[in-house]
Amino acid sequence: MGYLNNNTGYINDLLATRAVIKKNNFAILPPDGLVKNVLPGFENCDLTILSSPQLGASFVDYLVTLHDGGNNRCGFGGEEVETFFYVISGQVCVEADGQRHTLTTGGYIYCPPGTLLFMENANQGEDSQAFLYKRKYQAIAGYQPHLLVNHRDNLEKVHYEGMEDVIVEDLLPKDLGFDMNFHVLTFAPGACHGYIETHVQEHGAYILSGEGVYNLDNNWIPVKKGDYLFMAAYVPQACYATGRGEPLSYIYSKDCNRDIPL
Ligand code: UGY
Ligand code: MN
Repeated sequence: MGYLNNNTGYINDLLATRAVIKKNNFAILPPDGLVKNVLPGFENCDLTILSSPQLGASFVDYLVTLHDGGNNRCGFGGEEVETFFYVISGQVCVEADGQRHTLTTGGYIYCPPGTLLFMENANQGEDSQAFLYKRKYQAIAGYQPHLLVNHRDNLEKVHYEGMEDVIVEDLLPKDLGFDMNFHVLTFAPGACHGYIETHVQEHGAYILSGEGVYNLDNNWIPVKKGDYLFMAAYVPQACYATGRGEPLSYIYSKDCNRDIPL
């Protein structure tokens, strides 16, 4: 159901949802309950706001469907705001600081504060889908982030914490100028985290493939491709990948490289 699969109107059943929303703690947003949000600057695009300060996040995540000619020509971002854009499917032309790039599935761009991000669908009449992020940048003396365009194909695939069947990719550099990073974690069916994490950093995560069971604040909840997860600071978190063949893979943000202000 829902706008993402053009399945709206009455259903022949009781209304039900897999969504779980615990503000300031965690949330699971499956695609079926997502609604469209109109945002100035975006033309011929469907947008859904996922995490937001209203949910308890310090950042905003969006799911963007760019239809034929879909674009943002006004520029997304602004002073003190960093942005990140990742192509889930299709092909999108992006421009920042006068540089144009065509991003295919798995391609991404990071724009530092003050650099506007322009985008236009380039998928020959077909939709493209993307994950978009913004957050107020936390500056520190002597360091700065920089514009970065890349593709996951170019990234080193590292065994996560020594586990053969779990791969981590770091999408942004390990550089103190960056106050956050994006990663992709990929678990083969049967693989899992080594322990239930309890950390100060927040995550917004979009599941790119597969299925699994996610522990969020000690609730084990089934999740699958297309679901979005929010994990607030300190929420206990870990997963087991399940399913029959497709790995459980998700892209997620994580704040880093900054002390906690008092
Ligand atoms: O990097 C992380 O904190 C990551 N392992 N968390 C997660 O997958 N929930
Ligand atoms: Mn974590």
